[in-house]
This record gives sequence, C-alpha cells and structure tokens, in this order.
Amino acid sequence: MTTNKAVLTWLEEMKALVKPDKVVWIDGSKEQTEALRAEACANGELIKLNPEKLPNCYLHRTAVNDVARVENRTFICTSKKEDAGATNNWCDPKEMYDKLYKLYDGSMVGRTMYVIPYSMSVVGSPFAKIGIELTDSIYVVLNMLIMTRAGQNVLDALGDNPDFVKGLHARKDIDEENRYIVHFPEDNTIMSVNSGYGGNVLLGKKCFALRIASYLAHKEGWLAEHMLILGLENPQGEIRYICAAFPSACGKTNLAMLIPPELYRKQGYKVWCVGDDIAWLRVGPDGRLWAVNPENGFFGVAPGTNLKSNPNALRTTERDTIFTNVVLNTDDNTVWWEGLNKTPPVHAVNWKGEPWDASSGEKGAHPNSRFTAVAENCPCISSEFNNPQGVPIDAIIFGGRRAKTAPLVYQSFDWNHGVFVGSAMASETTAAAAGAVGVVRRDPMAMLPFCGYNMGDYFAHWIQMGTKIPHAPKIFNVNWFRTDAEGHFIWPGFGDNMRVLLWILARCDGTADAVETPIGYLPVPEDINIEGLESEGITVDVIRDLLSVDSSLWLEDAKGLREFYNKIGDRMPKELLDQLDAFEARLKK
Ligand code: OXD
Ligand code: MN
Repeated sequence: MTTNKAVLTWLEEMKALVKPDKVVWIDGSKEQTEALRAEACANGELIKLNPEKLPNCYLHRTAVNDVARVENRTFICTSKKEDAGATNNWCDPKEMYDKLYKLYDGSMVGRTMYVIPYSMSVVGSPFAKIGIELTDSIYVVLNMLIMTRAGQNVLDALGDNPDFVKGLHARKDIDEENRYIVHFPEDNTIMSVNSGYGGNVLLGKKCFALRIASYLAHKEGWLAEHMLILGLENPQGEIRYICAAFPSACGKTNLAMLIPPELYRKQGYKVWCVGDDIAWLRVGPDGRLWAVNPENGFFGVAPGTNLKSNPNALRTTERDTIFTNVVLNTDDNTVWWEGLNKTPPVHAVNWKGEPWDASSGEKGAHPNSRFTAVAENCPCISSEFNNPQGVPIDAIIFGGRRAKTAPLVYQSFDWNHGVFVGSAMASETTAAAAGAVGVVRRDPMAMLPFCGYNMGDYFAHWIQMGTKIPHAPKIFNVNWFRTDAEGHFIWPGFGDNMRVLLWILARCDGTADAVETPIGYLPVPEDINIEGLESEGITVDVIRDLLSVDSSLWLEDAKGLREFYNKIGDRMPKELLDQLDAFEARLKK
C-alpha cells in the first residue's frame, strides 16, 4: 500500500500497542467496501434496509450510553496550558499519553485493525490535508468512506511525505468513565477511545477538520470554520457564494440545501449546496477569500428532517446512506424518525433495539440520531463541489437562536466589527413565559467546542486575516428564531430565509440601503421582500418588529460578553475589547 517510512513506523508502534489479530488497509475499492458491509451485517453492526425503497442503505445502533459528542471528555493537549486556553479542557501531553496508552494496551486483541488513509478536501487540491485513521470498527470505516475521500489514491498522493494527521480509535468497552477524545495539535495526533458515536470517532470531521485544522490554519494563515457553504444562482445564471456559521442544531444543513419560495423559483433562482458543516478558507490569488468543504458527505441530524424542512436532505438519504439510532419499521424494513411525517410505523423497533409503539409517548429515534449520506447524491449539490480551487465567498453570516435580542439580519460596519459580531455569537433556550429571556450559551463563531487552540489567539487570527484579504467578504448576522409574546417563531424560516440572503447579496453589491444603528447596519423594512408571505401573517410592520433593536437587552448581552472575554483572559485581542467598549458607548448614547 505504501513505503512511506513515517506511516509504517507509526503503524508498527500502534500495532505493538493495541495488538490486533489482523491489519486491513482500506483501499477504497467497491469490492472491499461491499465485503465490509456484508461482514458488518453478519456480525450485527449493521442492518441492511429494504433494497427497493432504500437501495444500499443500512441501520446502525450505538450503545445507549454513547449517543453524542462528549465535550467534557474532549481535550486539547498542548505543552503549555495557555495555548489550549480557558475554553478547552487541557492536560499535560505526557500525562495524557501515559493514561491513554494504558487504555489502548491490547485493546484490539482478537480484533481487526483497519487502516484508513483519507484526504480532507479533493485529493491534490491546494486546500487538501491527509490523515490516517486506525480503527477497530467497520462502522467507522464505512462512515469514513462516505464522509471523506479515502483509499489507495490518498497514499499515492502522500508519497514519502511524513506530514499527515495520525488518528487512533479503539471501541474498547464503550466505557463512559474512560471515554477520551484527545487532540495533540503539536504532534498532529488524535486519539479516541471508548466511544462508537460518529462525532467522537469519525476523526476526519470535528477532530481533524476543525480542531487540528484550526490550529494548523492559525500557524499557516488560513481559516478552518464551522460553516456551511452555499451558492445562490440568480435568473441571469450568476452564482454567488456565502458561508454561514451557526451553533450545532440551528439549521445549517437546512440553509445549505434551501429551496427558494415559489415566487423566486419561477424567476429562475436556485440554491446550490457546497457544504453543510465545515469550510476551509484561504486567500486566493485574486485577493478574495475562497472556500472548500473538506468533507465528502453529510452527517446530519435525522429528527425534524422532512419534506417541508429539507426535501433535498431527505432525497439525499434515499440511497447509499447509513442511518444511526433511528426507528426501524419492521413491516417493510425502512426507517422513521420524529418529525419525518405524522404516520409512525405500526410495527417498529426503537433506537435502543426494543419493540416500540408510537402511542407510548416515548421517542422512537434518538434526538441526535443521524444519517451519513453521500454529498453527490444531494439533488442540489453544487457543480463546484469537487473544484480543488473552491469557491469565492462574498458574504460570511453568523447566527444563533435568540428569542428577543438579535434582529432578523444586520450587517457589520467593517471586518473588525464583523469579527466582534462573530465573537459575540450566542444561542439561548426559548423562553416559555412572555418576556422571559432564555439561558444564553456563548458560542463564538460556533467554534466553542471545536477551536483547537486559545480562543483569544483565534480571535486575533481572525483580526489578522482581515489585513490579508484585499477583497474581503462582508460580514452579517442573522436570527431566524425571534419569538412573539406566546413564544411562537415570528419569521417563517426555511425556504423564506432566501429573502434575507437576497438583501445580504444586495448589500454586497451596494444596491440596497441600510439604517445605521448601534449594533450595525439594518435593512430598511420595505427592502425585505414579503410578497407571498401575507398568508403567514407577515406584513411590513412585522418585519419592522423583527428588525427592532432594544438597547437595554443589548446592554445586558454586552455584560455577558464582557464576562466571557474576561474568562478568555490576557490573549483577548485589544481590537475586540475596543469594539466592546465602543459598542456599549453607542448603546448608551
Ligand atoms: C455538530 C455536528 O455537533 O455537526 O455540530 O454534528
Ligand atoms: Mn457541526
């Protein structure tokens, strides 16, 4: 497979540690993948679904104690604690290696170790980075074959180069008390043990493409971000690209695959999906910011995905998909989840593998149940998805779930103010009682759980990047989640978010006016097109309300932000502290 000395030496070391019975290199061939699927079905790891209704689709169930990312057991182990910063769990690398090596010792006795060479981004792209994951789980292999470009061609591209990210995953006993997801950014190394859940074990995704990559991006002068990438095509056939960062479970996949409202569809508007979760961004030779999606598939949340919320995602999952922790319909061997439709299966097995009756009131699918689907099966996948140069970005959007504070949309005054807006990102639980405000969780740039180094340095890097992009994207903030006195969402969201994207692009072109407020530039209410929304109760007055800025709420928010900045400590860049002071002064005026 390879004569790369660094790869082979590391492999021998890891073999001596975990002591597998057998080692299998993943070559990416159809034959090998098919054989692994058959083996996983035979040993119970996978259940083959109805080949007519869901061709080439499988169901997997994780252990009941292993259903989500474990942030409290996720570590960034740099030699100096300050380099990981106050927002990450840290441990001295030597101490952590000692602890982990004890856990891994002999963990693959009697098992097979799979060697997965994979590339994040198209093999050979200037953005691409290579990783090798060692795992004892066929489920991981099959997921990685969807989520990344994996196989022999990656080893060929690596050649003799010792520069690759080393990943070791062992299922071990799925013991929560000894579950660790650990990053050693200075060693290009990731170690994951005692979990089988995607976000903890598909090491190319959060661990590499965000945590390790953000560390590398800081060193090398680019950005690795928790962002979707979409292309918006106008009736003239011109496509403009936008990146957007929202915290987990705030609708990134839905926005990335948006279907325009009929009014716009008729005119010829289209939205193309480049990515739904991660963007790697570099300054191009033309001085613009260019983005690729380093992934090759979607690891999306199933519950709530339906024909209204996201028909494109639903259609993407109709073949070649691995479902995890959803309901099995035993009548026709298909799958179901809450929010798919109003007709749960009559004979069914829940995510725990138990017989399940929808009338019990218990959920059948786990709320974090997932689909792992092939990006190229998406009906709206962008023609640029495999472009090794990426796509040029006109706008960056930040957003969160705010019941009251943030308006539907606003634009930052400039790059540094935009970085401030991103750093102030937060999401809050919706308040049931009128006027009550939910609990705010700060999640700057949606990167709180994914930044592989000190958050203060990360902010400084964003400020620095602003000086290196001659034609930088404009920065915006959106909030689809404002609620009325009864706690109902005011804005219809989903496809209608397109109306807001059009205002954003008009601002990028300089063709829309704006109102200057203490928080940034807001739309003139009449400039958000509401044609066709009358039946949803949306009038210009409602838009005016959605765009209102309550200084007292924002001053309260600024207090929370200052506490957060203080927690980050002395690596907070002065530029953002100045932004915060200026923000408060504008609000008090
Ligand atoms: C997430 C995810 O948790 O994408 O952000 O899975
Ligand atoms: Mn995500």
